[in-house]
Amino acid sequence: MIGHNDKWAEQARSNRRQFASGPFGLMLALLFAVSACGEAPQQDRRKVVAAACTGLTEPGMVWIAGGHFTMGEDARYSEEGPPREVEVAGFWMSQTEVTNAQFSRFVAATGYRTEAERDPPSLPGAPPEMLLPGSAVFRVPTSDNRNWWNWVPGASWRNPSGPESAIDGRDNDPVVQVTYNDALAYAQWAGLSLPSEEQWEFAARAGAESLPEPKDAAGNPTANYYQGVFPARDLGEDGFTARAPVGCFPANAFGLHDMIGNVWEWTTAAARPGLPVNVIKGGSYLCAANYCARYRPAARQFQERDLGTDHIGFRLVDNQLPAPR
Ligand SMILES: [Ca+2]
Repeated sequence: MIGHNDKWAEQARSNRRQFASGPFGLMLALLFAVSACGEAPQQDRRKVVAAACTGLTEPGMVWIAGGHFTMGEDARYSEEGPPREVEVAGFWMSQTEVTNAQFSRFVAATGYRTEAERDPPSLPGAPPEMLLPGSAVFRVPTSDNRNWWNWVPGASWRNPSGPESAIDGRDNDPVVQVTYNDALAYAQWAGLSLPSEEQWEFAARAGAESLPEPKDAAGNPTANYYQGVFPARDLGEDGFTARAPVGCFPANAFGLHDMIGNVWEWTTAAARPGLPVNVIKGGSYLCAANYCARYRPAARQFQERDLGTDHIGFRLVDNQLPAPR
């Protein structure tokens, strides 16, 4: 019997093949594997942004004391369950997602080239654009292009939506278009680690009851996600219709910002042993109530390790540094 997770993992593993199988295949593959939530059209980006937040410039790490918790839940999606009891040792975690400024320093120091900047693997029957370096970019479907996700040559962490986009002035935005392997390279350079799924979920819960949607008692968004009906229009009621600078939303009880929303975050958890697919957590600015709704600590999706998008980033943990005195 093939479990739900197995099916998802297999779907994610075959992403690249399905890129080559035509627009419908591409759409289906990415709907499954890249968290099919929506956003406003590219030309509308930032125009509805109300927030003046410029983010945290030098975010640090906080000590997560560890403890016992119930991981997973019987929620909307079966891959989140069943709930089970988990013990997590104490660890340090970045207050925010890794930013463009931080990633820039890594690249400057090492000359590292991300996977999106290298020649993509050659796939039988791949369309011409997929022979060029690039990555997956979300675009609102139109009558001419019904794909939600598109392979865009030239898309990379420096140009998250493609060559016409840039990160100038976006130092405090989370870096995106980074694969698991890119995130791992950064972590190794920094002498740190990527979080396990247990660490990530424990930290995201912060001892609190999980909310069905990140809103406060007055109904105001407490994270950067998608308000409106996906994929037609993101109302941007939280102030952002794309990535927000890190730290623009209140920290949770552990001092961590943007665990929910903004960008998905890589974890070390394999979706299934033997497959090059990992678990991502937290949801993103593309998650809407009417679709995806994975802006909860227990939510998870499966992502091919060598495929980035413009709504997946990461944060780090330190498993070596002792607890503060
Ligand atoms: Ca938003």
